[in-house]
Amino acid sequence: MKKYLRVLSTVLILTLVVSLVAACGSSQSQPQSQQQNTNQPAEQSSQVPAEKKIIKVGIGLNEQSPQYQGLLKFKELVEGGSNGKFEVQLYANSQLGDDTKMMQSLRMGTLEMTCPSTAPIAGLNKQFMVFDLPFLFPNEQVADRVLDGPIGQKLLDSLSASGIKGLAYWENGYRDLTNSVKEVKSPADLKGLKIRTMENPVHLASFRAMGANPTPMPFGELFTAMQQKTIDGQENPLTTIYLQKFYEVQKYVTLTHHFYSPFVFMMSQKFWDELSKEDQDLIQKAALEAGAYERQVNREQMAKMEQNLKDAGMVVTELTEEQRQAFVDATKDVASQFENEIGKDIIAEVMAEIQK
Ligand code: KDG
Repeated sequence: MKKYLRVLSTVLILTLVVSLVAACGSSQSQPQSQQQNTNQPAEQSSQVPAEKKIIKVGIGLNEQSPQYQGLLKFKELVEGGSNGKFEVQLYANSQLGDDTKMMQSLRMGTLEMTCPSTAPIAGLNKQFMVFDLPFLFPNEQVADRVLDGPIGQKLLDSLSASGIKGLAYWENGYRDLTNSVKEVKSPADLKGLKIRTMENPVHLASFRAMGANPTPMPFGELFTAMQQKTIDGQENPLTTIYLQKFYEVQKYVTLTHHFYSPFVFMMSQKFWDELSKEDQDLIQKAALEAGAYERQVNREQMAKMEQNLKDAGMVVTELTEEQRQAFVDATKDVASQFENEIGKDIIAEVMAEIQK
């Protein structure tokens, strides 16, 4: 009996020592995220990521914009679809810089994502200027078809050479003209008006052709420039004019719809290349799905904007067919002026696709 008790106590002591050593060892070597989940069933805890990956996304527009709503959708899809492996952090209002600066940060790998208009992308690949030609797309459906088709994809893929992974086209939208001086109904009315444009040669040339005095400026500086009257006007989609409260500093809006402005949702190629194939697929799919959602929100909002701007005290000028044609005629040579820079082939390809 004595012998039996001695053996039993030895076994108990040994068991205690072994489990103590195991417990110490595990708490030292496990990553923090796994230590927090020791109560979970084995299956579940093996899915918990060892380390959270942060995806910072910067944009120029504010939190009310359809663009930001699209980013919230992207965040939901990526965080939900990765079981918490990714955390998507959103920065609006040019907090991380303007479109050009943020693209630079993507190239250096110091920022993961941004969503600029195509206009400033021309600094990386001039072919992108094809989408900035005046009066190009007759409606959004045609724009979707060209952008989401082979030509759009070819241009997205071209960004890899500049250290950027182009994921999807979202929508900024048709751009209209505002100013604080007078009602504009014809190119002649634009004479002498100092109009802020995006930093893009096609935009500058188009406004010069329309008779204005265009000046490029980053979006983050625009409101103050209008407030201080260092410029007379600017051009942006109605959603931006309303949601960024431009009506506080601008009186007149003319529905010129002179450019259709796409956004490109993009990621740092460096960050992309370090992802597993499975994570790349998740992000690519989420970028497209969030983009479809963003386009829908943008279009729904756009329909209400004319009335909102009138209610906010702006004079909204709708052009007759004939009046609008005068703006189209004024800019008719812009495409041929940029034929060499953009490339004759790509212009012809886009035009043919539009006509289909
Ligand atoms: O978030 C997008 C903005 O940074 C910018 O692209 C908005 O259309 C724009 C502009 O006029 O600069």
